[in-house]
Amino acid sequence: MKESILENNIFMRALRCEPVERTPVWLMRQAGRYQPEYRAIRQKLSFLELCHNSQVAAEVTVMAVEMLKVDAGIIFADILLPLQCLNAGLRFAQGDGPVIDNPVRSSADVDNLTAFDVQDGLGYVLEAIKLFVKEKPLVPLIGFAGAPFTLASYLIEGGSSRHFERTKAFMYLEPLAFEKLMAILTDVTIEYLLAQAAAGANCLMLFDSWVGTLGREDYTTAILPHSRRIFAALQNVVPTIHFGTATGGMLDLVASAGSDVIGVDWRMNLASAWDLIGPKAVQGNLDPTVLLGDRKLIYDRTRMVLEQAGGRSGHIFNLGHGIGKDTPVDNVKYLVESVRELSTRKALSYEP
Ligand code: 1CP
Repeated sequence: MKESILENNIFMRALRCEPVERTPVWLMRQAGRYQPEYRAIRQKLSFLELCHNSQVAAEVTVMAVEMLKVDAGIIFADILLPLQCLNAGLRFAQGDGPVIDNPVRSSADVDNLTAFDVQDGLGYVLEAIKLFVKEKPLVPLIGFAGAPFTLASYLIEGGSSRHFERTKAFMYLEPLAFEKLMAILTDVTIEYLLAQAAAGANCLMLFDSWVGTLGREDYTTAILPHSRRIFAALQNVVPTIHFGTATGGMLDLVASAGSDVIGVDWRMNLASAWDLIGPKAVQGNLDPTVLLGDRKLIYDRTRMVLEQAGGRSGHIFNLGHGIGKDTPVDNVKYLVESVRELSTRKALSYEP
């Protein structure tokens, strides 16, 4: 592991499953449209312009950390940015859904994806990481990338999807081309994540957000070997988190891919999820829509998640998925305060 001044930080210790005085907390999409300050920046810059502007991307990352007083930052970027470099024609249409203008529908389309150098194509993300580290040397920073299946789904579907039918059909009907696509995306992801660690990211997170759409057989044969290759390449670099939604039926397989931490969504009780995952750190898993409820609900559900974690070492509090755009800022702040209050080890052992 890389030596760092953050070695004793509670987030870094929890990643390594070491005991901590309270549960560290950060939130997926902690920087985003629920913040008025973010919306103000987006009045001036399109989403892609914002991502490409290292200075502003770093500022947005810092802003979320300072506003929420969370224990880690996540660099402001997007999992889809590498697809721009592959010449897939990424854009964000009105209403902000991603669109891929050159979708992958055949084996020839896979061959037409262009090779690129990460330093050239994604140097602006690496620069944003360096700026954050300079400004907040005592706050751990998470770098991230999309996992090959989740990226492939955007390339094949041409954007977001509900049932991933085109993606699955391509996987079944063009197995060699699908495998080649997964291998290309795996190579890009490894190079990109290693570059983020070299730029100063203290932890790396792989988002396989939509892999839960697959059954165990397909996950095992078509996905797992690639995820294993990614985590093998990151071993002894910095700690890693592997996240997906709706993965309750395959958490044992996801855990076998080799990350240090497994991210789980809210569809499963955290204690049962942890049983399936085994001896590893776990991140999660409050339903993000709880933040649309009142303070009592937020407090009670936060306590439930912490009780399910049971004070075990290696719990990082997070939502089960990203903060929604209509979430009241005060509720998000209140959640972070509640985690801090309820998880201090003294409070957990307090008997009224
Ligand atoms: O208008 C806007 O400002 C766009 C909203 C937005 C934001 C704030 C998008 C578009 N991306 C992001 C930032 C982002 N995306 C971050 C950094 C911010 C932070 O977390 O604080 C991260 C880590 C992501 C990762 C990401 N992008 C994922 C994986 C996590 C997840 O939500 O499952 C995925 C799937 C995307 C794709 C994406 N980016 C944006 C949109 C609208 C989408 C499509 C989502 C979908 O298909 O449903």
